[in-house]
Order: sequence, then structure tokens, then C-alpha cells
Amino acid sequence: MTVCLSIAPALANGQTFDFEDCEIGQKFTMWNVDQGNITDEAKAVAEVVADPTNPNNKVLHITVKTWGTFVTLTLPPELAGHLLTDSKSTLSFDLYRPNTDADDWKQFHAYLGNDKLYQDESYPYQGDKGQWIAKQYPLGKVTTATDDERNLHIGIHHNNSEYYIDNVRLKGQHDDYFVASNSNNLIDICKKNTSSDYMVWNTPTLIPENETLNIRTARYSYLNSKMEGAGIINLYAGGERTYLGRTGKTTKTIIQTGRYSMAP
Ligand SMILES: [Ca+2]
Repeated sequence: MTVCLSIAPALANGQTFDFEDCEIGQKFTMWNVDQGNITDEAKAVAEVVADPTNPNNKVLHITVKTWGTFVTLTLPPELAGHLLTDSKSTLSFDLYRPNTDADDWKQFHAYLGNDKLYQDESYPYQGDKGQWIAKQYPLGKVTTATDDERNLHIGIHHNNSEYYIDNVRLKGQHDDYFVASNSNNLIDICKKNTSSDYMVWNTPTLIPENETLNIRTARYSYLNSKMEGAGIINLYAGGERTYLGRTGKTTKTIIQTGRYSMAP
């Protein structure tokens, strides 16, 4: 089974399954909570097809005739097991229900292996048919899945359903952050610049507990990103002026030169 995982651009919204690297007609594994993988296509099938609204886009077409049957997407190793919900808290995707789809009231489920991460309460309205709808669900924490579990099972729990999905994304609170770690512990904007050419660091930055981040600023710099986490920042101020928390020149927070260590 080909994964067809394409990675969204750096610092975008994390990993995305957009099916663009798949061949039209490629099948994805269908999985049942009681029976495991389903090979009988009369019960369930998932196939890459052209978007019913845009022939230039590839999407996954899913038909299920058996309760508790979902498509399997294979996660990359960095999201295996508990790593999935350590870093990602939300699952989103685009859903299209054809006008012929039966019954509007259905449940959405998500599993990692056998570990259920989400289930709709009751049987909510799944949205208007004949158009793409953006869906988003919070993920519960991984509890029973093993550390090497990479089978993400998602879909609509129903015994007669037809739908299409695209742009399946796993999003985390810190996807857009610079995250400090042992191997990623330096922000270096050091430069011998002038007051008409300030260096700026404004990427949201997370310094987890027990991590240390070194920041080297320029002769003239603005350091105005959101900083989070219980780790340590060593700030090496570069020269004339480093402004913290502001982009304007009216702030009074100026570090002339020298080495600063700040511990929360
Ligand atoms: Ca697509």
C-alpha cells in the first residue's frame, strides 16, 4: 500500500495527505474495528479519483457498506504511537458527499491502531451534499497504541455511505514555531548592520523545559517573537541596540552589549 504522503511546506500546517502523488485508481486499505483489514470491496473500498468538482485535483473516494469501517492512512515515523498526539492535537480534512449519499446523520471516528482518538457524540449532521466542506476534530491523547503504531484509521461510521476526502492534515499547537532542542539550539541573526537595516526575529519560539536556546542578535536588532516554554534562553546581544518585544524605536528596552542569560 503506497502512502502517498506529501509534506506541506515548512512551517505550514504539519503533515498533509493530499493524494497528489498517488495514481488515479490506487486503492487504500480499509479497516474494520472488529474484522481488521477488509479485502472484500463489496463491503468497503477507497480509491484515488479525480475531484468531482475539479479534474486537476486528486482525492480519495470512499464507499462503505459495513459499520465501523475506515480508511487507513500511514503516518510518518515521527508521528508513530504517542508521538502523534504529543505534537498534534487536531485532525482536519475536506469532505465531499455526493448528492446520492444516503442519510445525513452519521458519526465520524478516528483511531491510531485500535486506540480510539475521536468519535462524534450521537449522529450529527455531516454537512450539505454536493460541495466540499472543511472538517476539524480534536484528537484525544494516544493511550494504548504501541510506540511503532502508524496506522491512522479515519472515516464515517455507517453501513451505507459514500464520500470523498482530501487535504487530511494533522495540526499541532506549535507547528509554526521554532522549537528549541539539543540539535536546534541557536538563533543567529548576528550581523554588522546599520540602524537603517535592523535584523528581525519574529518567529514564534518554544523552548521546552530542560532545553537551552542561544540567541545571537545583530548590532541593530528587533527580537519580538512570542516566546513560550520553561527552558533557558541565553541572549548574546550584538552591539548597539537590541529591542525586545517591540519593532518601534520608542521602546526603552535596549541592551547595549554583553551577554545575558535569562531563566524563567
Ligand atoms: Ca488533492
